[in-house]
Amino acid sequence: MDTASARVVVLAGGVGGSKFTLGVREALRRAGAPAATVVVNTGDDLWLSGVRLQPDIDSVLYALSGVNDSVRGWGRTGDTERVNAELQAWGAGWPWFTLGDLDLGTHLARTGWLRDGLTVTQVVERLSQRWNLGVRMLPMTDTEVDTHVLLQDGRRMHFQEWWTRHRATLAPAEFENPGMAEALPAPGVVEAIADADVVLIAPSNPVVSIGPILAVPGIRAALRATAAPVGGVSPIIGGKVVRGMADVCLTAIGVETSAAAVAAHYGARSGGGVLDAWLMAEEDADAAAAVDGLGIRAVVAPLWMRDLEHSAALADAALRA
Ligand code: FO1
Repeated sequence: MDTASARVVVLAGGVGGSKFTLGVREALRRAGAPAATVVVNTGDDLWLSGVRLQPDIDSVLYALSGVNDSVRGWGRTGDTERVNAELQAWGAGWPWFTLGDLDLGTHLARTGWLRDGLTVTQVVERLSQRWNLGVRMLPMTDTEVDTHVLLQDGRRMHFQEWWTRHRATLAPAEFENPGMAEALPAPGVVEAIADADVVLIAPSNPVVSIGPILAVPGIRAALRATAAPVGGVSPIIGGKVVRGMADVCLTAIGVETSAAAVAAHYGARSGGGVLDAWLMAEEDADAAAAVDGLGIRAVVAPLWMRDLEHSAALADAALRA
């Protein structure tokens, strides 16, 4: 594949997805290639205090615009919390969930446009116009398919309550996306995958970030049908999650927290899955043969995205793989 003319599609969610997308943008810019299309998870979206939040969309939006709070991992850098304090004084919203003032501007704009009748895709397009993102960002679907967690004790709650309030400490039995069976891929998603020269699955949470994208009816089939090779990047390094609590999510669906087990979970395209190649860390190199044995080409590469240089080098390795 000639990187300089490659049409690249990235499936992404969360911090891992944002960092990887930054790297892809940089690698493609250096190669003089066209902008990538990034299909973003909307499974962790929610309604709170009357506004629509799209944490993964905003994570990618803010990171690509350079206005993200990279220390905290969510929201805007330098944000203040005056409105949040008022909401809490009213007993509105969730006391454990912070809505920054600048961040609320995004949520209000989004909610207003949704109320005006725009689709999620159209709203994302509008949000993308404020800053020069250098990628085309698409939501995975226009349908609301917010993730709910069914706990082992029988309770159900929104993913964000489980994740931010309980820090994934309540034993999950299942992750559900009500409405998913009727959802459609957002306009442009299937076409982008079909027309791609390469598709990359970012090192995002395989269960609650990439899982919902693959669960949108039609997206998995598009990945299986495209002539483009599909490569994934392991979110597990040295048998540990890079960030977040993905290990709890993996355990809940019966997948071991290892690079090889996540590759097996996605599966080889030759065996009904979605992967042709899998980038795994040097720390996990001894599992490369097992991944090859699944029919997925294992590529060992440095996966730590410490800064833009490392993210761009990883993206470049993924594109070449
Ligand atoms: N994560 C937290 O741990 N605490 C918060 O108060 C919080 C607020 C928040 C507000 C807007 C937003 O877009 C994301 C926010 N996040 C917060 C991050 C988010 O809950 C998760 O990390 C992601 O959804 C998982 O990918």
